[in-house]
Amino acid sequence: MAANSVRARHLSKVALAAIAIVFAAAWGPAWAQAPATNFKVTIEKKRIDVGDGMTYDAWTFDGIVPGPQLRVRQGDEVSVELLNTTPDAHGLNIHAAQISPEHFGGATKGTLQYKFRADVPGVFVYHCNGIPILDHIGHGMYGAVLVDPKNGWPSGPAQEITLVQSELYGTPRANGRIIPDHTKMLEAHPDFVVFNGQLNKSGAEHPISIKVGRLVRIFFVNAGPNLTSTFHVAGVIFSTIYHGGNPDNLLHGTDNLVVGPSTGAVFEFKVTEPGDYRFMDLDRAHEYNGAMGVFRAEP
Ligand SMILES: [Cu+2]
Repeated sequence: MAANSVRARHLSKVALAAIAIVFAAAWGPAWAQAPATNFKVTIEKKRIDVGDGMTYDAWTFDGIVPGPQLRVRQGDEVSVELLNTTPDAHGLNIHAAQISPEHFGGATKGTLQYKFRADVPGVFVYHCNGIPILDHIGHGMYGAVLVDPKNGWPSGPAQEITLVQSELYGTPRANGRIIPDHTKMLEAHPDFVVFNGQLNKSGAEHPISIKVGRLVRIFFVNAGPNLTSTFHVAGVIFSTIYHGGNPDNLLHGTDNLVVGPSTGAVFEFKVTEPGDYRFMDLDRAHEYNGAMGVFRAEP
């Protein structure tokens, strides 16, 4: 797909219309055997690059969309600190946490802190808990949480790749600036669907390199906020899929999985010959609007 093509298609539609710091610190004797992780993020409003010459007036964790990836091991104690220096209320809901949702805030100004133990392995989303959550995710406040199984992934070592799918809502201005559009969010009518926050980030001009015969493990999160994704890699039947990223939720020999919004999965595969293997959301409108990329397999 040529650069700017998604935007070009979009702009032509407009014209036709009338123009997501780790340190060791045990805090409790009961959990003393487990490593401790501190997940500290700062809320920042920032105009970010979303590819194809466009920007998005985002609300972010640490100035990036998706926010920083949180990766821990099953059984780890996780300390969460959210620093909010904006005048607006935000929060932080981590789907790997089994605690009262009251901890997640949402009407929070200033600093929010809580702890949880990552008991269940998997791939989860985290997102801002500000109201309406729709708008906070729609503005860019989400990221991926990986909880590695206590004894490692059953298939062993692999090339690991995180893909976070999400939606951008708003008509780009002539200068490429997108101001997020609440009405379009409410109608679940995105202008673009992206992987890892940008159009064409991993397109044919910047493919993700993989190796023939080497296991690839994709940590997939559909951050939404609205669309369901049917994830697929052309020319591939996944050897293993874990729904939710939990090895207990096992599928073999399947070529796609439907992943709802705010949901994760693990996909594993190998390729047997070199080539460009396109990955996509099989909802073709989502693909057309940007939900695609390329794995380039080399010998
Ligand atoms: Cu927020």
